[in-house]
Amino acid sequence: MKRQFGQTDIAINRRGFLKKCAGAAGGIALSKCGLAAGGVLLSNRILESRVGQRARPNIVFILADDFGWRDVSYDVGYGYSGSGYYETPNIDRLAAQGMRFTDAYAACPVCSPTRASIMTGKYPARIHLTDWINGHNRPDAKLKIPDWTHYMRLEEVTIAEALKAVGYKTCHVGKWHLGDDPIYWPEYQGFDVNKGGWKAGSPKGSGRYFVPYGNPRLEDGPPGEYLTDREGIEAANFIEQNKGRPFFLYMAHYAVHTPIMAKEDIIDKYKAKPSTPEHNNATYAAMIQSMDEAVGRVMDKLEELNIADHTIVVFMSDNGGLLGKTNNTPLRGGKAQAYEGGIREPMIIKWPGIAKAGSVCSEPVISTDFYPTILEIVNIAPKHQQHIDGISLAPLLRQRGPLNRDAIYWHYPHYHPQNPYGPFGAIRKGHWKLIEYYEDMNVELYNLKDDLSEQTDLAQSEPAKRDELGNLLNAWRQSVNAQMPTPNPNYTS
Ligand SMILES: [Ca+2]
Repeated sequence: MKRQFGQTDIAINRRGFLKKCAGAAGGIALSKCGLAAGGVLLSNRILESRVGQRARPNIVFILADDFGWRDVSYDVGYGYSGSGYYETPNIDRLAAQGMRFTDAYAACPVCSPTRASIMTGKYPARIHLTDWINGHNRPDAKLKIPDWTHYMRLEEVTIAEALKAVGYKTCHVGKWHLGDDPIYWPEYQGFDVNKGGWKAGSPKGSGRYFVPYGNPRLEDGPPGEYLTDREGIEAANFIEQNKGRPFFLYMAHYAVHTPIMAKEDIIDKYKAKPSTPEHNNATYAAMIQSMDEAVGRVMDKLEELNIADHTIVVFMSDNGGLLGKTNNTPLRGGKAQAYEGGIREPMIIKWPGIAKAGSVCSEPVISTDFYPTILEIVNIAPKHQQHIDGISLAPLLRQRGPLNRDAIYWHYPHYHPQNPYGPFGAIRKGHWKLIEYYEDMNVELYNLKDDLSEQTDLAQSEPAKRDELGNLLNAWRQSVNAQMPTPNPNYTS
C-alpha cells in the first residue's frame, strides 16, 4: 500500500510471511507462522523462556520523556542512590524483577531522533532525523544546520511492523512526535491501535495535561482527567482486550516533558516533603509519581491476568533530564547536551526466567539496540539491514558475556536553547568519551571510569586516545553519511 520497502529481501520475506498467514485464524495458525519465521530454534527457545505452550511472549515497552538518569528512586550505580525526593516504587519494582543498566544511552539528547532509533534500530545520523520535530532555527549562528528530515520515513520497517508481521497485535499509547503529516503517525508505522500519538511533542490542548487534550487521536475523558493517568488506563485496557494473543504495547508517556503540570493532591504531598539540593520541584515530583503509577497499573494488569511471566517489559527515557526542572547530578549537563546528563538514561529490561531479577549491567548500550534485542527474544530472524546500528542485548540479559561492540556514537548538528555549547558529535569507546564541537572543531576527552562528572578534559594530556577516538568518530560520520552543518553566510560577529 503506502509502503515501499528499502530492502528487497525484507520485502520478499514479509510478503512470504503474510502469504503463509493469509487465511489463518486463531492462535494455532499464528504459531505455525511463528515456526515458519523462527525456524528450528523456536522449540528450544520456548523451553528456555519457560513460556509454556504459547509461541511468543508479549512485549511492553515503556518510554518516559525527558526523564533523567537520577529521576528514579532505585540505586543508579557508581555508588549513587536514586533521588531522595522523587518516588518511583513501581519502576523500582520493575528493576527488582529485571536487569537494570547503569550505562544506557539515548541515541540523541532530544526527543524525536531517539524515538526513531527505537523504531528503526538505526542511528539518527543515518536516517537524517537528527533533531526534535520541528527543531530550532538560529539564522544568525556561526553554523547553518543541515537540511534534515522532519519525519520518520515510511520505508523503514519499524519494530512494530516486524512484530505485526508475525501476528502481534500492536498498540501505541502516548507521544509519537515522528512527523507532522498524519501519514507518518503510528497507524501507518505498524500500530493497529493508536491512543494519543500524533505530531505533537507535548500536550497541545487548552487543558494541556488535563482535558480538554486537543488531541486528534485521543478523545477527551471526564472533566479533570489527567493525561498520564489516561495513558495507563488505555494501556491496561489494551492488555485486557488482547490477553489471549501475543501483543506489543508501546506506552510512550508525554510525561515528564513540559509543561510541568500535575494533580494538586500529589503536588501537596511533595510540598510537605523535605526536598534535596538536587531535587526540589514538587510539581515535577508529582508528574513523576503519576508516571510511575501508570507503570504500576500496567504491571498490576499483567499480574492480574496471569501473563506477567509471559511478558517482556522494557523501561527507558528518550533523553536526559531538563535542567531547571530536575538535576542530573552527578552527571554533567542535561537535555540537548553532549554530556552524560543529556544522554544517559535509566533503563530496565524484565525478561522473566532469563534476565536475573535485580541484576545490574554496566555495559554501554544504546536505544538502537532494542530492535534486534526484541527480535531475538521473540525468535524472529534478524533484519540486519534494518536495525543495522543496533546490537542484540540478549547475551547481556542471559549473562553470557559482553557485547562485541566497538563504540557508540552521537551526531547532533543542531542548536538548542538548552545547549550553550552548540552542535556536536560524540563517541564513547570503553570508558573513554570524546566530544567534538562543530563550531570550532574543538574536542574534549573524558575518562568516565575516574571522572563520571566529566570535569577533567584530557584532550591535551592523552593525545593518542584523543586522536584514536576522533578518527573513529570522523570515519563513523562518513560511514552513515551524516549531514554536517556548514558555515553560515549570514553570520556576522
Ligand atoms: Ca524528550
